[in-house]
Amino acid sequence: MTDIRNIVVLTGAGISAESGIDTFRDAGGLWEQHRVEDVATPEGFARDPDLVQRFYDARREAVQKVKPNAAHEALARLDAEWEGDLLIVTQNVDDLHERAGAKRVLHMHGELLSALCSACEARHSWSDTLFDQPACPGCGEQALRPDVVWFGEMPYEMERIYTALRRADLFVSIGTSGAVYPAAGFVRDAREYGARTLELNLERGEGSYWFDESRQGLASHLVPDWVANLLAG
Ligand code: BJW
Repeated sequence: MTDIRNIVVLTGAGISAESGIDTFRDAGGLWEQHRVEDVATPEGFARDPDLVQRFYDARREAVQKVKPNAAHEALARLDAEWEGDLLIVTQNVDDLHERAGAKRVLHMHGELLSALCSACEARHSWSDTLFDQPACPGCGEQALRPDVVWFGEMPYEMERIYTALRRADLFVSIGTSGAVYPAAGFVRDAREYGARTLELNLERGEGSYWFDESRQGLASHLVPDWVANLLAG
């Protein structure tokens, strides 16, 4: 492992599951409780903004009541101690990586604790509700929506992600089913650019075949073990 300097870590809903946040596609997950086209597309929002705002308001409230788990803490330790490049690309809209202390985090699917103004395109830190149509603190329009990336929208900071993937010696995917693109394609991109690839997940994800190595188990066990071994050299 001594030849590793630059690392990209991709995280998904599985890393926050043990903190009490529902995943999307597991049994009992969010997409069993809600139709994805109703709550996670721009068209669904245009049809019924109140339904969508209440869906995200409830999740925004819930996320403020949970805590990071051992997997988030291990990645924060990696962030603090790893001297090479590290980018934690999370698909998650919670702030558990940051609350564990990680700094080098990029939210490619946006953040629950942020609101996006459809009128002036400004993003504002937001911990309150949106269903009641508060005014944008920037332009004053009542045009705030959840600052999350829905199907058909462009994820955030793709250039920065691909730059990090090009430089990566190691790509590690944690707690994601590999069902949603472009994130699901990162393993193939990283391989093409010459990185080693490792999957840490409860079960094999859809793109498991593409990884050099796949370990199955709870993120709270797998991630601290992996980080401890990596830092031990
Ligand atoms: C544990 C565990 C434990 C449980 N320990 N593990 C056809 C082909 C290819 C692509 C497309 C296509 N048709 C349409 C597309 C594009 C589309 C897409 O991918 N669709 C698929 C359905 C095929 N993608 C998009 O539209 C994206 N935009 C886009 O492509 O723009 C164009 C573009 C082109 C080129 C370059 C760049 C861009 C946007 C996607 C937006 C996704 N948005 C959501 C909602 C965000 C807001 C919200 O939170 O509500 O993002 S959907 C949802 O899925 C959310 C997640 O981030 C994302 C991924 O889910 P994740 O994290 O993998 O969760 P799960 O539940 O699926 O998996 C959890 C895993 O954890 C499981 O495997 C468990 O086993 C495991 N687990 N407990 C360890 N304790």
